[in-house]
Amino acid sequence: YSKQQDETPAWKKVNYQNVYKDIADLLEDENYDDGSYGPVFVRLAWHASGTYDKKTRTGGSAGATIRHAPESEHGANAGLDVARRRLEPLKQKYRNISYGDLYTLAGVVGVQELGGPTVQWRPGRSDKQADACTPDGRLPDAAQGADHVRDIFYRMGFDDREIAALVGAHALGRCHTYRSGFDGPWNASPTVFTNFFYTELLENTWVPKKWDGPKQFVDKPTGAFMMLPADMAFKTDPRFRTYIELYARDQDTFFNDFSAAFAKLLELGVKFPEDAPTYRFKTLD
Ligand code: CCH
Repeated sequence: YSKQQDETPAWKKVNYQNVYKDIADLLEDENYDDGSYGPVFVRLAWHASGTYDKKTRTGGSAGATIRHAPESEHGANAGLDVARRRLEPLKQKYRNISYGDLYTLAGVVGVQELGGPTVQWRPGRSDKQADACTPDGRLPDAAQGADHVRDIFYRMGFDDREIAALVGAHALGRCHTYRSGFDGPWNASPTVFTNFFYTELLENTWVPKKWDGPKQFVDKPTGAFMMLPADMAFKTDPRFRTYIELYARDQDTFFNDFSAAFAKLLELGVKFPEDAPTYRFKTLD
């Protein structure tokens, strides 16, 4: 008699379409922000992934080190504990899913369920411990301009067009004074994925907000919408501006480019099992 051994790797024991559905069911909450966790899930997926450094091949979503201190306490990650706590019951329910897969899948759900493009996604990340945390400073500083934004995203392996497409995620959600210090949404429909980041950036007149907080911009007529200094760099930098104009007039091209760049972001530095399938999840409707 020999004990039967289960050789199936953990990641294969999870029904990811079911996880997708369960995450989608967690999005809505009329008492949270603008009524949806979608934007903060997208930001969690991005900050879990955007620590990648292609030279040293460290960081990225593979280890889900964003859940450990000190990375969880880096200034850029303020407020993302809210998203992680919202997702934790699903980690308990689907014991075999890794945090890296859960956080990146939540980003896909956020984009798709809020009306954005389909984003290809693969499972098979395996979690790492706190000693794999990345150093502070790998995520962009919103107070800076185009040179800084390029330094950060080139380090991950993105080009100007991909960077311009990714920042279009700022159609979603808002800034919170108690998280980043900045304040307000980028447009009037922060729970719908649109190309409004680009149209607002180009069509509005943006003036410095008069307040005690960090330097940011508000739209001149109403003051209700905002841009970060780093957002404004996409308007003033000529090479970024070409793509901003393209995405403002052509939503389909934006959706295609965003989908590809976001899928790439979520896979930076991940060594997938050879037989990991690629999913294109259906939205719930
Ligand atoms: Fe962002 N972002 N982001 N961002 N971001 C913030 C919020 C969101 C920068 C700074 C900030 C991307 C790129 C950049 C989202 C997705 C993406 C905030 C406010 C700051 C500051 C945080 C707060 O107070 O809650 C800077 C700088 C850059 C690049 O230079 C990229 C890339 C993505 C995704 C593809 C989303 C979504 C939010 C809203 C979060 C929420 O809670 O509503």
